[in-house]
Amino acid sequence: MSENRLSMLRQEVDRLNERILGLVQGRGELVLEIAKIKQAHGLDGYDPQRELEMLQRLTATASGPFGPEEVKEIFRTIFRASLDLQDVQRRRALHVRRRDLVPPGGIRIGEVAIGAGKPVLFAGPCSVETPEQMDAIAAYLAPLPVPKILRAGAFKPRTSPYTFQGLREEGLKILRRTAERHSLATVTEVLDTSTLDLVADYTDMLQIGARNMYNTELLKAVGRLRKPVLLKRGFMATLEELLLSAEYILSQGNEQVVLCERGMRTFETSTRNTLDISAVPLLRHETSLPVIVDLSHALGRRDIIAPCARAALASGAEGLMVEVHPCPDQALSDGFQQLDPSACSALLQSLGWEPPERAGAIPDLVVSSDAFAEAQHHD
Ligand code: PRE
Ligand code: MN
Repeated sequence: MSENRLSMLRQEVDRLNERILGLVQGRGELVLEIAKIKQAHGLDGYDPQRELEMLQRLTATASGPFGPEEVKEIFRTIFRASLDLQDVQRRRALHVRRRDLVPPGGIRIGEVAIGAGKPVLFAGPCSVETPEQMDAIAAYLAPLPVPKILRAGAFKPRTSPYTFQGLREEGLKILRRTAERHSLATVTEVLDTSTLDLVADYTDMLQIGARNMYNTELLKAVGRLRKPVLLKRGFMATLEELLLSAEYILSQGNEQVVLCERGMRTFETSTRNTLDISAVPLLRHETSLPVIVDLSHALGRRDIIAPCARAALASGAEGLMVEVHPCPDQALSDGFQQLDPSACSALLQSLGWEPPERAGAIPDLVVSSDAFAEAQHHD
């Protein structure tokens, strides 16, 4: 008899469970509606005052076996779940998650298309040093049978204020003149909002460096321009943070953004940073913006660039960045990691990007871990 009663009560509990679940789901739908309105008005999802009022009302009228503390506990759980729902909705609604950000022809930098199926080579010296140095590199790059963009820094964010800081406007002029002479498109770093207009006047694409990934004013300012942006991942930034930095640019109307994985800071000392290959497929899953990999700054060494480049391409990278200098040993910055043209050709050949004749040798693997004292995180 009591077994019968037990099973009847349980059936009743099952029915109530169904009703509670239906009510909770219905509540969730309402919360999502509320979230849309709050979002449209720029309001936060979390509203402690509203939660307090609801709890006060619920505990004041609570009668039955559950006391006020238990009622609070149950509803706090519902509020937390409602906030999670709103977060998921907010994240899905981000501009950076749209699947149609890149037109079928890719992001155009002059003649070059990024994100249109053919990987792009971003190559050039760490810093603009002299017209002759830039001319030598441009003359090497121009005939390469791959889509390419000339990179070189004029404003350099160096770790030490006593190392070479870049040629500034003079560097921009050299970069521009060189690019025009060799019909190449350019990318160079912009450090702050005060020099943005100047840098934008001279280059086809603006680079936001790893250290500036969190510089929200600079992100918004490049977002107001209509010029392609290469946004590098900060050396301690999560992918979510990188995507939100891109969102800052997109939110101002500039959708021409390329993301760049450039290694992150870990305890490992045998590379300058640790190349996060998983970032490439993960970013490509989250956004339709193109993703490239900066091998030189991720690795800080030349000898393992080729296998890492293959890994980057296999993981879906739509471009590779490498520092190339006519004479790396004499470079004013990052000399230890720059390739000379023949080593660059060896790399391109190993990727099938260049016929074998021009290629030199890839440097031998050097097992040492002391080369990275200069600046773990500068690029
Ligand atoms: C809700 C969710 C989170 C807030 O902290 C407060 C209330 C809720 O679940 O009731 C809904 C909501 O976002 C709101 O009323 O503003
Ligand atoms: Mn560099």
